[in-house]
Amino acid sequence: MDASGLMARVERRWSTTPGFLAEIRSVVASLVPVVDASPELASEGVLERLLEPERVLMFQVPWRADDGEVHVNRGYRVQFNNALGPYKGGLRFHPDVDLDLFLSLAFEQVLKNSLTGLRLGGAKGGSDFEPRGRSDAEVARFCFSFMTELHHHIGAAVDVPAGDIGVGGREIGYLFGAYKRLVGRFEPGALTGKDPVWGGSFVRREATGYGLVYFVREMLRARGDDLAGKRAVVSGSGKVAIYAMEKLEQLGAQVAACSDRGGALVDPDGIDVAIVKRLKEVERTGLAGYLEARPRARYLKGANAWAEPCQLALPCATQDELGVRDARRLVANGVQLVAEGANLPCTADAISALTGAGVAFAPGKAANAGGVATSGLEMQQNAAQQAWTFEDVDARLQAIMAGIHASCRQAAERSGSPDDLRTGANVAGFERVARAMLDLGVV
Ligand code: NDP
Ligand code: 2IT
Repeated sequence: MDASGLMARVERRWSTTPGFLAEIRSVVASLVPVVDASPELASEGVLERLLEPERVLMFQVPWRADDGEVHVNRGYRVQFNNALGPYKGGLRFHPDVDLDLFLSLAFEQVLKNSLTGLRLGGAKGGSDFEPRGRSDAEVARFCFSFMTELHHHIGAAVDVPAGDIGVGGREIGYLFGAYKRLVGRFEPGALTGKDPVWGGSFVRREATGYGLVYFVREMLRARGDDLAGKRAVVSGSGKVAIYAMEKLEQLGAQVAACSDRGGALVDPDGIDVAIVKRLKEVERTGLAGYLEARPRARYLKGANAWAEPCQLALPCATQDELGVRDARRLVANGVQLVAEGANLPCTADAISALTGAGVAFAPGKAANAGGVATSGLEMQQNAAQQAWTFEDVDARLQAIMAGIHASCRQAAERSGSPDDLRTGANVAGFERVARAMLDLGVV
C-alpha cells in the first residue's frame, strides 16, 4: 500500500484516539522519503505493520482503601512492537491517563528504544490510579492488584516494565514483590528501576536526567559551545527533573527555576537540588516548603516555569506542558536550546515556533532515552548476574547518549537538514526497527 492509502486507513482506524493519530502523522511525515526510497519496505508492509500495536491490554484493578472503601481503577499495557527485543517501557500511575495517551507513548517508545542501540522492543502502560495522598499500605495493595493481572503478560524475555510518572522506587518495590509472589520465583529481569540492593543497577535512578544533560552537552559541543555558565530552567521536580538539575549544576550551569503541579519555584541563587530531593523524595510534599530554607526564593502558585529568562529550557514534567505562547515567551527571552526530558511535552505549534526562531530542539525520544538505555544495562547485569559500579554504568550512559546524538545528526544529514534532530530521531529509530522487521518476516 502506498503512503497516502496507508494514511487514509490509519486516519479511519484511529479516529477515536486523536492524540495517537497526531503522533503517527508527525512521525510518518519524516519517514515517507525513507519508505519511498526502498521498495522492499513497501512490499513487506513494514510501515503498515509498525503503525499497528501488536497487543493492547486493558484490565480492572480493584483495591480497598485504608478506610474500607473499595476503588476500581483501570490498568493498561500497550505492547507495541518487539522486533528488536522484549517489549520495554514504563508504567505511569496518574489520574489523567487513557488509552490514547498510552498508545502515543508506546509508539514513541518503539523508536526511542531503537535509538539506544540495545535490543529492546517498545511498550507503555499504567493506570489512572493517583498514588499521591495514599498511604504506603494502600499503594502496596493497589500494586498487588495491578500485578495480579499484569504478571500474566510480562517476564524477562517477554515484556519488562519500569517506572514513569507516579511510579518510582517505592512502587517498583511493591510491584516486584507482588510479581515474585505471584510467579513463585525471583526473576530480576522482569522489571527495571529496582533498588541496587535487590537487583537494580546503579545510575538507573539518575539516568534519564543525567542522560538528558549529556545529550544537551553533545548538542552544544556540535555548535562549539558548552554548559559552563549557562542559565537553565527545568520544569517538574520529579525523578527526571531532579537529576537533570543535579547534572546541570555539576557541569557548571545554573538552574534558575523548576516547578510542580502547583506552580513554579524561582531561586535567584540557583535551585538547591538537595532541598528539592528532600521535599519530593523523602517528605513527598509540595515545593512551597522550599521557601522555609531559602527565603530569597519565590513560589509562583499556578504558574509554569517558562516565564523565567533562560538559555536552556528542559521540560521534564508531562505531555503538552509547553505550548506556543510559552515557546514565544522563551524565544523573546533569548532561549537558545530546548531539549525534552519528558515525553511529548512540547505541542506541535510550540516546536514550530521554537525551530522557526532558530532555537536548537531535541525531541524526547532521543534526549530522554538515557532512562530506558540504563534499564537495558540493568537487564544485561541481571542476565549475567553481575553488578557494575556507578562509574562503569555512568560511562556507558555517556557513550550511549553521544551515540544517539551522532546517529540522529547523521540521519538528519541524510534527510537533507542536519540540524533537524526530530526528523533525524524518527529516521534513525525507524531504520533499525525496519531492518529487524524485514529480517523476521511477516509474522
Ligand atoms: P515523576 O512522577 O517523578 O515526576 C513528574 C513531575 O511532573 C512532578 O514534578 C509532577 O508534579 C509533575 N507533573 C505531573 N503531572 C503534571 C501536570 N499535569 N502538569 C504539570 N506538572 C505535572 O515522573 P518522572 O520524572 O519519572 O517523569 C517525568 C516525565 O519524564 C514524563 O513525561 C515521563 O514519561 C518522562 N520520562 C521518564 C523517564 C523515567 O525514567 N522516569 C524516562 C523517560 C521519560 P508533582 O511534583 O506536583 O507531582
Ligand atoms: O519513558 C521512558 O522511556 C521511561 N519511562 C523509561 C522506560 C524504561 O523501561 O526504563
